[in-house]
Amino acid sequence: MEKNYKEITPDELSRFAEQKYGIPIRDANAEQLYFSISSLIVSRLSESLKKWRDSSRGEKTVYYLSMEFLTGKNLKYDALSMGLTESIVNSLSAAGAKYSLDDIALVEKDPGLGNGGLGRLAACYMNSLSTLNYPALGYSICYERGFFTQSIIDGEQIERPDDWLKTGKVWLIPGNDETLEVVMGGKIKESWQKGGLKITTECGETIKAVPYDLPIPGYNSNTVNPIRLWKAVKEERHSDDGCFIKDADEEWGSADISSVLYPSDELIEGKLLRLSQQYFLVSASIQDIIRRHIGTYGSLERFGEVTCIHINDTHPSLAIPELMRIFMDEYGYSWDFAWDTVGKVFSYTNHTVMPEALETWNVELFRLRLPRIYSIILEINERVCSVFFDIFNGDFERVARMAPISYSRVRMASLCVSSAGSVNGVSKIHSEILKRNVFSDFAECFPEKFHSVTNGVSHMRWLSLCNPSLSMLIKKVIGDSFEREPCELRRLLNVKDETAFLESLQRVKRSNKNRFSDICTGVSDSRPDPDGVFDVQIKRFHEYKRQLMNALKILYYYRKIKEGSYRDYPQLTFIFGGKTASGYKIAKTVLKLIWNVGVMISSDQSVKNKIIVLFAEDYGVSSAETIIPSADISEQISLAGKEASGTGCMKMMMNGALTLGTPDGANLEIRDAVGDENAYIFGMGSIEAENALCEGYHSMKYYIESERVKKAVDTLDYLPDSSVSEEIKKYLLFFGDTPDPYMCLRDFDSYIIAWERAVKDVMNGMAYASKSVVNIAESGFFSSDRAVKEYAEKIWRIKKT
Ligand code: 26Q
Repeated sequence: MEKNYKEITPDELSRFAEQKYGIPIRDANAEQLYFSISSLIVSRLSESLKKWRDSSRGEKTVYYLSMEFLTGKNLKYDALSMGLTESIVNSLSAAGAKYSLDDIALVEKDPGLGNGGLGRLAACYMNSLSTLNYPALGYSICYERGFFTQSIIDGEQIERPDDWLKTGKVWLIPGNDETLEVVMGGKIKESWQKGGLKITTECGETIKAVPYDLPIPGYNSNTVNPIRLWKAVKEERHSDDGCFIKDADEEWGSADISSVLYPSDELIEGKLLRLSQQYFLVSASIQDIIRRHIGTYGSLERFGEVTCIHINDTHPSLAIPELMRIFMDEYGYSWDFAWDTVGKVFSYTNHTVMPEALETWNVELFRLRLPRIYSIILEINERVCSVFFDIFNGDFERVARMAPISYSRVRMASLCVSSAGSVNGVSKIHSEILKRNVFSDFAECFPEKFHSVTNGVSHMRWLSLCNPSLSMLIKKVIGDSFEREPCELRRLLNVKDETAFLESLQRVKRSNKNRFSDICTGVSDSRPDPDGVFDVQIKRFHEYKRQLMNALKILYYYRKIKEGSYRDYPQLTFIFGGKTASGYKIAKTVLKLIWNVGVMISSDQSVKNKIIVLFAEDYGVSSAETIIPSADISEQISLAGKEASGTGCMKMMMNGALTLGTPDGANLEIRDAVGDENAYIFGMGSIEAENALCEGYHSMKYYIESERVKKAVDTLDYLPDSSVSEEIKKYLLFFGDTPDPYMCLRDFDSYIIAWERAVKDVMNGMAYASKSVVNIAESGFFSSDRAVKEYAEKIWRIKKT
């Protein structure tokens, strides 16, 4: 690796500790060392950030707007990307430190600035944008408290606030002199001035937006792009102009705009604070983007040529009317010029097809909170609807389906698709479903807008950093070029049948399983046997992801083992991890079910060493980094058509786990890449699932007809907590009109058959290792570098600098 950054020396490190704490390195505790090393790294990054900003000034830039960036810990990742790991390790030992870099890195808390997949994807994309030297800026909110931390007591999720800033603040470079103001509420005032009609908002409430830059270095590159996080500070203001100022703090909670991240994904709560957060983010960011542009170009004439603004799901979609507002009200441009610019600069990624996850807002509340933005959306609505009306010959229903405002709701996805120049899904199947179902009317009008970019993840974090022994083994065989060009991993196919290599791979997996067992705590007091099978399902709890189907599978084997009808099996370790949204009742019951299954098994002497159920509390980026390298089977069992892509599947694949999954999201593309013999795809397809639900799903039929289903469901009665088993049975068999809309019982038989095939293969050591190699080798396509290049070429049309 080239040296892009000056090495860290023992003297320099000592000086930092001396200045900060007045002590020599040898007396410093882990926390003091953490802060010393981190600020030293940040001082390097800060210089590069300035240089990069200067050298990319005027270049076409992508601004990535996202309510979430789930970056993971910074220290080791940044050190690795900057090529500083070795010099830090050496300096620590030369200066006599009592702690290793690994111990010191444990001090850092996971920055919880995201819920899950969407936020983690944004972080991988920032990493790749820097690695590939694209000029980019991420924008988000500096939530004081991130995603809650989870502990489990008796199967109940306990949520505690996350104070990530305690150890996270050191990575943030404050930009106080670039503070901006965001106005909400108030009334629109129109007045005639020299240039014509002037529109302003009066008596609004002003919130200061203070920027903090989190520098994101590229791997083996000088580029550092920032994620600019806005912190809200309420402005002290008195009414001296006769305006009546309501106690806005109480009514809108606006003093708390950046205080906490909403801990919910795919289930939308129409909370006004969330609307305020969204507007706060986009208003500050769009003002910042325009200010930068004016600083370079002096006017906005060329804005559309050199700017891309990416909207990560609909959450930052108010950026569209906000840009219109600033162009027209503050710079005096015409509607047509502003609208034309919108079509040029905005692109939108959809991450979900579930109707309950499509954001809408009540028009009355929206208008009160954001009167000028509302009036602009209303105008957009009228103009686009008149176009739809012509295209569809006055088909009113169709137009209402497409309208940004209809049925008293402001509909964010419609706003995005009508306005942005590009719309994309995150896997092949997802993009097809968008065109076929959710946005079919739009796809008919504007087919050229629709794109597909399959998600990708960072091999640097999800292979090199989290699985150093595997990456070392790979480097021994094919060198280190895969870190810059992940498709180079394909060269491993040459050794997929070489015994010596396969044995080394097995040793790596074994040591990763032991590493995981050393740190895991859970329901069971038995230690997992590394020669057994590690079956892993780690992700947010959601009905469509079907953790319930997995739990039923465990119950089924528990019964089979007790009956003596399942023989010659290895020890089975089932690992779960994930948080549920606070108000998501059924998800909480499923979590409790898994806990109960674990308790039941670990207190049953005859089974306790044969099946182990572990629940990794507070699952997040950091725990994923230890669980994923130990996985044998990667459970990706969503109801087909529901998981837009999934990215955990990619992380497990590059660590050699075999996918056991439904034909959904990226699973399909993984199967295409590795072949049927190296992945286990089962169950209904998306169209079959759609039809099955339309025809009416009668789960009782499967209970009656399938012996496996009956055995699993009946075993619910063995659980210690009968309220859990009753609730789950009701959900599976009798719930209202449609029991379990995700049809766990319908896919159960094929799930069991596929799982048994996977376990059999995993137990066949060499054959398993060879399948692992194929998975690692074909993971190059699932790199975020590839995904970002696709965005850059197809959608943003930006060039590397
Ligand atoms: C919206 C409004 C109010 C409160 C919360 C939200 C909210 C927050 C987060 C809605 C959705 C999310 C997150 C969605 C998400 O993570 N989706 C996942 O995105 C991944 C990256 O594309 C995909 O791989 C997953 O399939 C998809 O589920």
